[in-house]
Amino acid sequence: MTRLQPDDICHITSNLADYSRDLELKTGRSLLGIACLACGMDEETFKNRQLDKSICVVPVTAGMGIISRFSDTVAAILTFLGCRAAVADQTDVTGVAHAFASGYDALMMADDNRFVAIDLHARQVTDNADATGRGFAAALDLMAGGIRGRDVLVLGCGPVGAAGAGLLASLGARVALLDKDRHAAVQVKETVSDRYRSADIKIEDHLETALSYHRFILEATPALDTINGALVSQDMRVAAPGVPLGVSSEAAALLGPHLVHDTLEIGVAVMAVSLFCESIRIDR
Ligand code: 2YH
Repeated sequence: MTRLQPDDICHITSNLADYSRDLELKTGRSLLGIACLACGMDEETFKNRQLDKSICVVPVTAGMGIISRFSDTVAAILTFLGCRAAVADQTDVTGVAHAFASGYDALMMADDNRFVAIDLHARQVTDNADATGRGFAAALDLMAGGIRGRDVLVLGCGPVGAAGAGLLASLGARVALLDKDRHAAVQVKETVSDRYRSADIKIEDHLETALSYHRFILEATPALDTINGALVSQDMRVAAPGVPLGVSSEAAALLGPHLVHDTLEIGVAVMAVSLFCESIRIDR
């Protein structure tokens, strides 16, 4: 699993309004709009509900420790969405205890393995990997003008790709999975097929071949430059949650507005909206 570096996130806070406008140009929806779509919630409902809840981001020193500006950036994204959010004054157990005793409704915190939002009332946990997969799948649905009935290639079958594949299947896409570990792709196929009985899921074995006949790509690998310039076609749409970006700089330039990528924003936005859902339900 990739550990975020300060350089991956240092630009985010001062750039949120521009980033959200950029997403609107690329997908027709703002950062909040994409997160709401990923959770099956309309924006008005989110805006009404969020007035009731406060979120505390607790820095965690365990493992490799604090990432400079990580907690501040998460809180800035939450505040940008209109949530009441703050960073705990203290870290770890003391921070959690203080947030709980101070009456916060939810926590967000990350160690080296997991980044979670915990709803302290509903006892519901949302994982960043799951939220990120769903958020980028929603962005791809929007870039495609509706993914129902379309062929989509999911590259990378870790937790992010698996969650993205699940949402794409629930939206009626014909999903193809590719992972360098074929067994991981088979497992995701089984899980998603079990969940969405009507899902039409294939396994692909060869990257270049699969990219040659897919227009809609969810690039969820943790590898650099999986998609290079030679593999980009004119009408391709790519949602790329992977860190580092799995699209080469040449490919990114060719894709231009047809590429959505970020390191934290969409995942955190989906985690935030998930805190205000009774349960995640997507029907379109
Ligand atoms: O970057 C990470 C992990 N790779 C998990 C990401 C899940 N997609 N964790 C962030 C660690 C933050 C640190 N403990 C802090 O500053 O609180």
